[in-house]
Amino acid sequence: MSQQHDTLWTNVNVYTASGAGIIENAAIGVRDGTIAWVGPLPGDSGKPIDAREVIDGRSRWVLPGLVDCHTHLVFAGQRAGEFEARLAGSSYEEISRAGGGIASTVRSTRDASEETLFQDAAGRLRQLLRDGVTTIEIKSGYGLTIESEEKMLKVARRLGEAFPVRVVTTFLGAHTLPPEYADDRKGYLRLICDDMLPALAGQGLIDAVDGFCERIAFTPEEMGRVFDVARSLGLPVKLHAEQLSDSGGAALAARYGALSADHLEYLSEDGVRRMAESGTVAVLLPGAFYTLRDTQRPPVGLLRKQGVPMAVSTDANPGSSPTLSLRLMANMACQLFSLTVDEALHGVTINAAKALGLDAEIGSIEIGKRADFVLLDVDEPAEFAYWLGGNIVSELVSGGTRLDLAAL
Ligand code: DI6
Ligand code: FE
Repeated sequence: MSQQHDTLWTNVNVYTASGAGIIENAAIGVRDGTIAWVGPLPGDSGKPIDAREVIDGRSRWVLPGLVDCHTHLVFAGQRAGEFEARLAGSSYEEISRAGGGIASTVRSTRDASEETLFQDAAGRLRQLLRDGVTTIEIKSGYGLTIESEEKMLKVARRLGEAFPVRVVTTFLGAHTLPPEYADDRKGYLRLICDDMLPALAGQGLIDAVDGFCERIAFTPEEMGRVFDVARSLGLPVKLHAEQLSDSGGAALAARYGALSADHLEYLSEDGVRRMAESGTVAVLLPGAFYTLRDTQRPPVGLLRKQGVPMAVSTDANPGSSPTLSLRLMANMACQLFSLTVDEALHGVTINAAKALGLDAEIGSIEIGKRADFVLLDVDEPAEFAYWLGGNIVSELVSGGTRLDLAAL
């Protein structure tokens, strides 16, 4: 505590999401946007409080800034009509095969200007931030031409500049076959591999590469080709795997050392084992499970047994997961997938950071990590996953800066 802090938060209870567990009656010191101290209140141990600004946390609970590691936040339009069609008995796959689904959002996103896309996504981002999100992953995948994928990724980057949030971009050109390539799968894969990936990576627009491995999208063999190009460009990979059927996506992802495999409702025991071996994070997306009225749960018991880290994310998108609350997803992960509260809390913090390859920098409250944290108006951390909706955030700190929530 000898060094000067820019800010010292006193009188807080800290859920560190690290090996240190919970530290009650603690203080958090911030210096140059980084956590410089977390532990017992310095005054209590007889050491001087040496900070430019001291803020009384009034016994609030502090969580690491939330990490939403799987979103499709940039898109135009909405698909409430499909919601009604599903209520009337249609399935997600049927709607997709009839030209709706992802293809419908592709049409509106292609037609939208960059400015419209930015404004629409900004409105959604504000709502996610109010839950305490300080890092968000945003995928492309509703453009499927080089120009419109570029437009989406540029909007994602702009969001990171305009808001006090870290944005990680993912290229999802292999989301679905665009209509103009309906009879030419090979041609579209060539476009992804030979043109889109090298050009967009060359512009610095891609942090990772994703795909939808499913019978209504791409096969493991096709995704393997895309991953080969990602590898040659030095980009990490991840995969939408086993969402609607056991397609062998998780095993493919593991073979490429993927950061994460996501959805996983139909994941097999063999898939779990391979993910454990490769250190691939299982990203659970209860919003999609709930919206599609799925009944097949991801094999949480096996993932737990094999020590596969589990993250929880919104999958925010207009089709299968129209949600803007990561906290609600933590609730659903507990309620629908039987995660413990600690698993859910780690799922939206440190394990989500790991799913982005950023766990050395963010995701827990530890000395040396970026000072991203959220103060909650609760009596105990379990309340984070307990309340359905409402607002429990009282303060949000991003990179050491105290944000004005009302002004977001
Ligand atoms: N799986 C999903 O849950 C989202 N993408 C994907 O591959 C849904 C995208 C959509 O329906 O618009
Ligand atoms: Fe998704």
